[in-house]
Amino acid sequence: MKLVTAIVQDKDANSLGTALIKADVRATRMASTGGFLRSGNTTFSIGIEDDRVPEVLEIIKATSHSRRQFMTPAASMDVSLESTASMPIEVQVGGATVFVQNVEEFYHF
Ligand code: 2BA
Repeated sequence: MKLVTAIVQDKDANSLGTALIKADVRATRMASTGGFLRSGNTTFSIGIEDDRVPEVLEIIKATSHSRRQFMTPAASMDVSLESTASMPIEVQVGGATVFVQNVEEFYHF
């Protein structure tokens, strides 16, 4: 068994959640915050049989989109050039950041 952890943008979370249910894939959805942008994103935790990992990755890939976002670096972000500290910068976010880990044991009581 594997644990697939997928961090997606909030805008894609509903379509990913719906697609997982449709494919009979069980998942836990958690509200999370990106360390860089400090804005909300959604983390899906998916326990899945090894042979279904490619299918799950395809679903994540198909429902997660890349978007450009502007952010203004906070003073606390330690930006070295003071003159650019308050200038908005453009950042490309997503589609999805995905980790696949081995699961040693799984119990469902
Ligand atoms: P954030 O940390 O808020 O990052 C949002 C986007 O900002 C990133 O998109 C990336 O394009 C950019 N970014 C992040 N750190 C940066 C830096 N030090 N300098 C310049 N640009 C930077 P994604 O790569 O698509 O990441 C989306 C979200 O996925 C991240 O939100 C974070 O919540 C998560 N994530 C990405 N890589 C991760 C990792 N290695 N471990 C844990 N979570 C990760």
